[in-house]
Amino acid sequence: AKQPVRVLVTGAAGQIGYALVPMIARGVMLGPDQPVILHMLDIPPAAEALNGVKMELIDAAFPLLKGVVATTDVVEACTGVGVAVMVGGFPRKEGMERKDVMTKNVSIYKSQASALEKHAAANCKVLVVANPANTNALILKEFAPSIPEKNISCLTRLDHNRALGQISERLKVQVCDVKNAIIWGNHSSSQYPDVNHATVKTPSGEKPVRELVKDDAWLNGEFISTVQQRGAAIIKARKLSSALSAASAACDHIRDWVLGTPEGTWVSMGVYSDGSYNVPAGLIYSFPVTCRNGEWTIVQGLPIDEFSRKKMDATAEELSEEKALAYSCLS
Ligand code: NAX
Repeated sequence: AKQPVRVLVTGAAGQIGYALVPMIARGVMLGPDQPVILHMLDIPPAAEALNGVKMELIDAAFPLLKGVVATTDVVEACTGVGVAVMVGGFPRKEGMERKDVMTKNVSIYKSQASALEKHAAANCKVLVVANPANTNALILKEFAPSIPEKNISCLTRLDHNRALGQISERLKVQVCDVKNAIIWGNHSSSQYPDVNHATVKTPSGEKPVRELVKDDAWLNGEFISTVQQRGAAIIKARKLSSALSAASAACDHIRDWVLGTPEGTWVSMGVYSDGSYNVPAGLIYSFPVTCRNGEWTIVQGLPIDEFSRKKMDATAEELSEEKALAYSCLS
């Protein structure tokens, strides 16, 4: 039998946490034959609620769940973890300056970086979900220099899945038959959802999305803004931000990273830029990646047209500004 993997979820008493921990305990993230021990971290005001989540996990009697650690102690939370999903953060509240929110998150990610570096298992894979996700991941990387940069990522899989969902709705095809969309850049409304290389499986073979949709105006306009603004649309409808879809995307992200992407398929991940596609090196930027043996590789050589180039540069520009802002918040 496999040894259990310790999986950290920070912000576990929050709404994404509540949707995510049962998925992990059911094997959705690491596979149906992989036992897990959940490490759940939150802050003292949420300690009682966190304990309630622990009680429910016990009550759910998940066969794969070999233990639950619910704590407000970051060292205890990080000790021995092989996967860390960072959902905890400081939310932007009405009337708050961007800089004030950034300062709070920089300080959280700086201290959690050190705890992970010192106490996580060797080769721990880190996924940052909390916003600003790319920049929080960058801060985590900077303050955990002994964690290989290949092991630090942020979530843009939700945006990726939203793009697949929109294409599937439009073409009235199964979402599992749509693949190879790309989210470039920031997990923010400046992201660029690109379907120039996306395809749909049809009875007569794989067809490009553009050929099937036959409406470039929609693909270059409403499709892009719908994906970019989907988070806001969910808030408007639910009066709460996306949670089940974010939790599911976090599972998809880690599962594909650890277990590999299917042959011929890529996914989007926010990863440390090496300058591919002329994206400035040193940003956490969302790229198309394939995964094998637990490592992601940026898909190379995709032709980029002028329309795409502009949008890829604009989101890179926003990330450079966020990076500068984050550094100006370091105390
Ligand atoms: P909630 O406010 O419901 O939960 C956040 C939890 O984090 C709270 O329980 C809070 O006490 C905890 N927390 C705060 N500071 C902490 C710290 N220093 N250590 C540990 N825990 C801490 O938010 P929720 O809706 O669950 O969203 C969580 C984060 O995900 C937010 O930052 C949100 O913006 C971000 N999102 C990112 C997405 C993505 O695709 N990358 C999509 C969904 C979501 O909007």
